[in-house]
Amino acid sequence: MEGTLFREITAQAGPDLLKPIVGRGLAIGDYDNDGRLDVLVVDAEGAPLLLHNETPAVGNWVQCRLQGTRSNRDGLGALVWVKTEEGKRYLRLCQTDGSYMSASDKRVHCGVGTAKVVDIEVYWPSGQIDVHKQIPTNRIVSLIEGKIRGEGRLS
Ligand SMILES: [Ca+2]
Repeated sequence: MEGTLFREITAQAGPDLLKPIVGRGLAIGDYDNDGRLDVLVVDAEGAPLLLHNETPAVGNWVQCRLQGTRSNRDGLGALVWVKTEEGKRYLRLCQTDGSYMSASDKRVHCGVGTAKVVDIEVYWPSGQIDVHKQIPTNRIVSLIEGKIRGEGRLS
């Protein structure tokens, strides 16, 4: 099935991926805010290795910067549903963990294919549910707990 298989491209990705290192931590984030996730690897014996994602853009995306008011300030633990007009639904968790002594970008990243706008539902750790309607894609949106963007609603 096309689009569901991995392909070995290490040799094409540049010499940094071919160099053996003692990797001890890995963080994922979009350090240049272009919508493509980048990777930082900590080398226990050398300088950190930034793997800047320069692949061609293959779809639209949205990143949510959460700010809790009743929940924790960073919105960690919040569940984020991103829904397209075509009926596709994506679930993401606001988290920074995942690797040894590393913290990834706390922003919630979601690829949304061809969608130009999305609805975003945030289920905050406090129990608050915020619904943000018709959010344009290919941007970073700041979502504050209890404050609605667009024509959304609180529940
Ligand atoms: Ca990037």
